[in-house]
Amino acid sequence: MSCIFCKIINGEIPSNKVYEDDKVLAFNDINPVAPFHVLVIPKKHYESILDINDNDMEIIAHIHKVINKLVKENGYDKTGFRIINNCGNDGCQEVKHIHYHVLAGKKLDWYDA
Ligand code: D5M
Repeated sequence: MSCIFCKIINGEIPSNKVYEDDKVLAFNDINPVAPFHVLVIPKKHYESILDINDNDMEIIAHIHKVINKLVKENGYDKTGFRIINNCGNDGCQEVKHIHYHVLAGKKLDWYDA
């Protein structure tokens, strides 16, 4: 298994975890572009949203629920934040395991993403 995020999930590669449950892991991005830059990923491997069928779609709602909790815990519900999901080559998706970037802690410009 060569997926770097699957290796983070199974503990082969270390990460700074900020949230974990049976379905989802959230950890600090290794190259942060904002004071708060967390990646939220499903534990099940999907390359992108294109791999998620109707039966699996609830994982996306769950990820949004986790993001809601994380931003509130850190006070960014008051200041604002950004959620990014890059898909495919033109979307500049480097890691082919679906992930949601959550950026906060400064006024974000488009080039921050
Ligand atoms: O973003 C992929 C993101 O994954 C990018 O912001 C760096 C981050 N990354 C890569 N490896 C690691 C490890 N080991 N820990 C934490 N963060 C990592 P993309 O949307 O695919 O361009």
